[in-house]
This record gives sequence, structure tokens and C-alpha cells, in this order.
Amino acid sequence: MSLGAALRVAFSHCCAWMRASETHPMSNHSPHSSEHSGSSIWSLLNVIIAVAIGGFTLIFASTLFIGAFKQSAGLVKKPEAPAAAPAATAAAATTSPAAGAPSTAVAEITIKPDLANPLAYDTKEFKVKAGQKVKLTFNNTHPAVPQPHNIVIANAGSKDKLLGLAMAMAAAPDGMAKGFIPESPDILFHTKLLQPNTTETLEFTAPAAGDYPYLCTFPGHGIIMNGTMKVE
Ligand SMILES: [Cu+2]
Repeated sequence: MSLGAALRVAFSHCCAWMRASETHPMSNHSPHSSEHSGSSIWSLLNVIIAVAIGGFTLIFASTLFIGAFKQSAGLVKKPEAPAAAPAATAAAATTSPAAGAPSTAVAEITIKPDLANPLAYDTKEFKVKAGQKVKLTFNNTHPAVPQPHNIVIANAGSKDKLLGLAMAMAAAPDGMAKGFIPESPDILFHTKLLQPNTTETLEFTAPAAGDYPYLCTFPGHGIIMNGTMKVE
């Protein structure tokens, strides 16, 4: 229903109601005095209802009109979802390093003996970027099977050679004193032999891209207690 039609209906309805209350008093059989006061009360009610309906219609109409005017004048801002997305992307781009630049974020890795298999590491692989600062913590804590362990990070492809050197140290009188760390140019970084419930953190810069094995060189452990540092 259009606004004009609504107004006409509301007006004619009230007029008809007022005429009806004048020509046909509500209670014909009532005494004259009460009949007269009854009809005047209904007339008053009709006026109030007419004013209420008229007022409501006016408010409704003006709200519609003002809303339409604001829209057409561009005063009401539409949601700017498409504009927000590029802004978010720009913000993300400024906080992340530019492509090709060395990453400044420190890679922090913590490795423990595996809960299910205490002669293995709980971390079999981790990834860092070439040139990235790395903080590698070995927390030699196992609730059930305390054992001395270390972590030796070595050149790509040298794991088996180091396993052999570590086994040879089992028979060497100074093996334990050296923490079972073999003397090898393939070893890049290593912790000392850590007693149970002790921790050591290695800090180094990730080498060139490649897969670097890490292993425990306590004789026999490294067969299973090993993993791979993937440098990308
Ligand atoms: Cu070990």
C-alpha cells in the first residue's frame, strides 16, 4: 500500500467511525444521560485514535522520505567491505619480510625424548630458512626412562658415517669424557652430553638449503634417535 493510500484509509476510517458514533449511539436502550456521555466518550476516543494513526503515519512517512533523501544524497555510507580487504593485505605485507630478504624472525625449536619411545626424539623433522637465526633447545626430560643424550647436527648425507664413529667411541676410554661427540668435520653444531633432566639451547644461523641430519651420538642411540633439519 502506498503512503497516500494509507493516509486516505486511516483518515476515512476515522471519519466513518466518528460519523457512526454520532448517528448511531453505542447503546440505544440505555438511559438518555448515559447514552449522551457514552457517545461523547467514543467521539473523543475516535479523535485520539485518528490523531495517533495520523501521527504514526506522518512519522513513518518522514522516516522513509529522509532515508531516501540521505541515500540519494550519498549521506549514508555503504559498508566498505571490499575496501577493507586490500587494507588488511597491505598491513600484512608491511609486517612480513619482503620476498627474498633474509628472515629476521628467530626459529625456536624445542626437542625432547619421545614419550612413547625414550630412545627417539619427539621431533623427527623441523624446517627453517637459510640464514635464519635458530634457537634449538634440547630438553632431556623423560618421566619414565632417564638417559644421557645429546643432539649433533651434521652435514647432509653424513648420518651413517657419524653413527659408525659414535659406535667406535663406545670402546674408547675417553668416549664418555668426550660426551661421545666424534671428531668430524661433518659436525656443524652440537650440545654436550646432557644428563637426565638437563637442558641446553643451541643458537646458530641456519646453513644453505638442504636436509641436515641430527642424531644422538650416545653409542647405539642414533640408529633411531635421529631426525632431519630441513633448510629451505
Ligand atoms: Cu641418546
